[in-house]
Amino acid sequence: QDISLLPPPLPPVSIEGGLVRHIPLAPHQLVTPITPQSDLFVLAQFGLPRFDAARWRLELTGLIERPCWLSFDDIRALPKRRLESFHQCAGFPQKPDVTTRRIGNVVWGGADLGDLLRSVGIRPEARFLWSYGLDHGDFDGKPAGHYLKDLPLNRLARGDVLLAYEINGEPLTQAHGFPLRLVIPGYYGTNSVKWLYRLDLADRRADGIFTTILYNDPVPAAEGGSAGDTRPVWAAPPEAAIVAPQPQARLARRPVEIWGWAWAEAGVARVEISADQGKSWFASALQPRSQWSWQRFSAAWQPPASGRFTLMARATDTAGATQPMGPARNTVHAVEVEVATA
Ligand SMILES: Nc1nc2c(c(=O)[nH]1)N[C@H]1C(S)=C(S)[C@@H](COP(=O)(O)O)O[C@H]1N2
Ligand SMILES: [Mo]
Repeated sequence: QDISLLPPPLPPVSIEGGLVRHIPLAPHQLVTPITPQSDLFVLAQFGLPRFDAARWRLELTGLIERPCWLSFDDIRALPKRRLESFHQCAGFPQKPDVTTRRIGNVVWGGADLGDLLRSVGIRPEARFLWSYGLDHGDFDGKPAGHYLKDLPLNRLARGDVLLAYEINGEPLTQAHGFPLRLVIPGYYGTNSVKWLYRLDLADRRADGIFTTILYNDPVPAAEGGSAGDTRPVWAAPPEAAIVAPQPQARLARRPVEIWGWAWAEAGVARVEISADQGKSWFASALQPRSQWSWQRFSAAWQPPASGRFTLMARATDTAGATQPMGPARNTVHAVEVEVATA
């Protein structure tokens, strides 16, 4: 575009319903390596925005050499990349102690955002990328403006941040952000803004409620935090979910496979299993990660007796961080099973 042209006005937006929190699959139902789009959880803080997609456009503003705007066709004309990644909701914005296990693994398709931004020139003072969604409304009874998130430019520099218009080769559905959303593999899903309409390069963190009051967790003392220290809910720490056996499964007293998925921004180095409430742990076999995918773990377990057992899986990432017993966003997953008398 001619940079002297202002972007066309945004289409009018109406918000349908209120908060959407749709979680179709429990951990024991995550049986396929790729989660179908129709089975993927949906989170929308304000509800689903309705607007005329033909009038949609993306503007690039702020600390940029050549501010501009792009149509959907402009974005689809950029080289297309496909990235497999886990996709996880962080849970409640202000409840870092609650574990929700809203997780899937999909192949995103779209344009490389780092390449696009470098082609229009990132000014040296820029430190954060602010991203705006078309949805807007009240949060906790107070006006919250548009859905606005940010990410540090050092994450963008590591690559693989997408302007995504596909999931598993299908166009995004309206619920998942049609026509375009941000995808930041390795970061919790809350940062991947749907119905994206503006990207703004800035020298400071974004000033909306979703980056200031919400989604900033206390830093645990064990990780060097002092009272009042917080950190943004960005990179996903290690986590594992047991798919099988499922909760309350009745097992025979013979070897059974314990398996599931594990993920972390840094990639998972190992997953350990416990069958005695976490007193002792043994190793599982772990598949390597493909791009930013989740990783399958599995181990054979011979029930030592009949009766009730608690199975647990605990992931450690490649940086050495291990899942806590909780309470945390990534508390170790525990599954109760019953072993039959022989
Ligand atoms: N514009 C916008 N983007 C958003 C949200 C939102 O409410 N509005 N919710 C976020 C949250 S909390 C999550 S977990 C993911 C969920 O993505 P999904 O619904 O496609 O699974 O989108 C994020 N992006
Ligand atoms: Mo979320």
